[in-house]
Amino acid sequence: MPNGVCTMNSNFSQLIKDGRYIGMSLDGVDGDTVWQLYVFMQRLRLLENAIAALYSEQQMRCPVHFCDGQEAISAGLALAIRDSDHLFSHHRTHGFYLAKCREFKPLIDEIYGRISGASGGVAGSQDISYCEMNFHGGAILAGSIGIAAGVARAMQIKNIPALAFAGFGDGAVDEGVFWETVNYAALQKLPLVLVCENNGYSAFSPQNKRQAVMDISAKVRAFGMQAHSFFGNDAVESHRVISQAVGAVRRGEGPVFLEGHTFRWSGHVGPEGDDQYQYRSMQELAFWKDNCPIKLLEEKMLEEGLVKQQAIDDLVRQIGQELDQAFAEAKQSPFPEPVDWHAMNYATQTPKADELLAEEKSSGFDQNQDLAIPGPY
Ligand SMILES: Cc1ncc(C[n+]2csc(CCOP(=O)(O)OP(=O)(O)O)c2C)c(N)n1
Ligand SMILES: [Mg+2]
Repeated sequence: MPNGVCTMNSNFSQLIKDGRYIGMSLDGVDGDTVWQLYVFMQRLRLLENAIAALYSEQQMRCPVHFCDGQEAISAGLALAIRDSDHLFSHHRTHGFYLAKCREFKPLIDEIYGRISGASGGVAGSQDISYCEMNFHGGAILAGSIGIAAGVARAMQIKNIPALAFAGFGDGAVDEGVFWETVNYAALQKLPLVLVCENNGYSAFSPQNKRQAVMDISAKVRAFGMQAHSFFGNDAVESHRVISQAVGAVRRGEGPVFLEGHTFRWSGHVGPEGDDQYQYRSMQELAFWKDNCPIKLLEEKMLEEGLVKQQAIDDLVRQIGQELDQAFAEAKQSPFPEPVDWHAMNYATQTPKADELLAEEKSSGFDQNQDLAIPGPY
C-alpha cells in the first residue's frame, strides 16, 4: 500500500504491488459462481449510474447514497443470503437491497416515490424496506444492528432456521449499540451476521481520526465473536469469506462479524460529489478507482479464458435495456395517497402485544426458563 494513499488497515499491504491489487485468485470457485458475482456487480453499478444520470431531472423524491466502488461486498453477500433470512440495512441501501431483493423495479419505483415501490413510495432510497423479501431499512448508521440482533434472538427462541444480517459501515462501529450488540450476540450465540462495508470514512471523517485501534475484527474478537476482514474490492474473496462464515452461522456456531475494506467513489450523499471539501485525497480515490472491483474481476475472467468480451458487452446491453424499461415504468406509476404519518409511526392501541403474549403462553413459553428474555419488557 503506497504511504498516505489510504487509511485501510495495513493487513492487506502485501497484496498491493505498484498500486495494483495482486491477490485475486479463482481457486476453488467455479466459473458459474464467478459470472454470478460479475453480473451482480454490473447490475448494481449500472443501476447507480442510471440513478445518478437521471437525478438532476428532480423527479426522484429522496436523497440517494451511492455505493459505487463497493460492489464486491454485496456481491459476496448476494450469493450467501437466502429468502428466509432477514437483512437490516443502513442508509447506503442499494447494494444490500439488491443482494436480498434482486429486482430493480421495487427500488426504482420507491426512489420515484410511487405506490408500486417496495415501501409504497413513502420511504425512498435511504429508508427503503421490502417486507415481502425480509429486507428492512429505515435506520441510519447503527440503529439497524440492534434490531437485527433482536430478530436473531426471536428466531433462536422460536427455532426458526434462518439468519438475521445487518449491513452497515465503519461509522456504525463508533456507536455504543454496535458493541452492545456484539457482546450480547456472542453471549447468546445468536444466528447473526454483521457485514461491515469499511470504506474508511464516516461522512467526512476518516477512520484513523475516530478510532485508536483500526483493526475492527481484532476488537470484535476480544468480545468472543468470530471476525474476518478481507480486501473488499475482490469479489471472489468476498464470496469465499462470506459464504464460509455464513455456513458456520447456519450450523449453529454463533454469530460472525465480516469486514470488507473498500471505498466509495461518489460523495457521501447524492451525485454531485463532495471532494471540494478536501476530506480525502485524490490520490486515495485514484488508487481505489484503479482497483475497481468490476475491473479486477473482469480482467481476471478474461485472462483465465472464463468469458469472452462479447458476453460482457451483451450483458451490459441487456442490463441497460432492463433499466430503461424499469425507469420508464416507474415514471408512469401512480403516487400514493397522502398518508397519516402519525398513524404509520405509532401504535394507538396495543392489541397486537396482548395477542402475542397470549400466543407465547399457549405455546408453553415460560419467562423463567433459561431461554426467556428477562422482564420487565
Ligand atoms: C447517531 C448518528 N450520528 C450521525 C449521523 C449522521 N450520519 C449519517 S450517515 C453518517 C456516516 C456513516 O458512515 P458509515 O457508517 O461509515 O457508512 P457510509 O456512509 O460510509 O457507508 C453520519 C455520520 C446519524 N445519522 N446518526
Ligand atoms: Mg464508512
